[in-house]
Amino acid sequence: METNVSDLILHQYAFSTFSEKVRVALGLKGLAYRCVDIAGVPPRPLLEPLTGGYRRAPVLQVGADIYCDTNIILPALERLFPAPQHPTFYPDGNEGLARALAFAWERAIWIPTIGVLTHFIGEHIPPEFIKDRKEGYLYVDISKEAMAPDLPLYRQRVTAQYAWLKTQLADGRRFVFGAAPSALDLACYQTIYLLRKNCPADVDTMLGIGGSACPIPGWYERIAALGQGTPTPMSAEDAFAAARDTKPAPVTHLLPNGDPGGLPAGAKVTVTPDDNARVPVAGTLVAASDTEIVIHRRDPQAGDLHIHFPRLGFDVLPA
Ligand SMILES: N[C@@H](CCC(=O)N[C@@H](CS)C(=O)NCC(=O)O)C(=O)O
Repeated sequence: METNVSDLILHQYAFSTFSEKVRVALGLKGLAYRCVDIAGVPPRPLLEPLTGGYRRAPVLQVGADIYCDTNIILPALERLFPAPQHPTFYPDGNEGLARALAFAWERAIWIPTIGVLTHFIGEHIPPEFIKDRKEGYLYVDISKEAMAPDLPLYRQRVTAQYAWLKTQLADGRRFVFGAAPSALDLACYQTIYLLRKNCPADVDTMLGIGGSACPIPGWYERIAALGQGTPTPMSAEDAFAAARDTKPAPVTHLLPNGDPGGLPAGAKVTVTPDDNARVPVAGTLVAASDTEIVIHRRDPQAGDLHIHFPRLGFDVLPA
């Protein structure tokens, strides 16, 4: 069954940078979508039943199919809206590299980036936000006072990551792999966006990306210019009803017994992020591969759901 763009529902909040990655991905593909503004701090009572407890943002919903984590959202958009009709996230045969390096970049740079952010604007972060991120998300105290002693380390780690990006872009290419943007560009962009969007311009100087000789600002502008697609606001209630009033799509792109660990279709499993917000989502295995997994969950109000996760970054265990 063909996916209609009006079926795409992005649950996100404005200052979520991983959401920004998906907004720009939708811009790159030139897609229209519904956009649900979720709270920056849980509870998110109409989203949690759809995700089975997965708590991070963003989440992509297509009817009763729920995609948790940008590393499954982008491959799903690529499958549902493929090249050549839509620009690809994986140009020039670079899918493996784009996926691997995007994952590595986001993992390595996330806490150091937050360390730099708090140096500039930490005093404006509300205490309830800091408490939530410590207890339910990062398990790290991101208050300005707690992060400040390690600022020199955070700065080193961020600049060391930016260094390879500068090297790659130094020959004047438009994007990391050449003429076309990729999922890797979007991953790098979103973490830099967190800083450039929220900090004074000195942040560029601190991280060595100021000045006309540096290729990063020009590259950054080219990615921002991809836009955010065409969002139409949607209420959480309407998104919930869209899941409740439909059935999950049959899974045809994965094998029922494709789990590399040998778990069969129908097995009770939990799927849990292996880094932060480690809430296990329980369900029945529908289909899997070494890159993705789909579980079925029946919610008392929302009904039958398929929840999709990437394998990299998630632990799948028999329940
Ligand atoms: N690996 C995840 C990371 C997502 C993530 O950490 N998102 C942040 C927002 S930018 C988050 O969920 N923060 C806690 C929250 O909003 O509950 C992905 O690629 O989607």
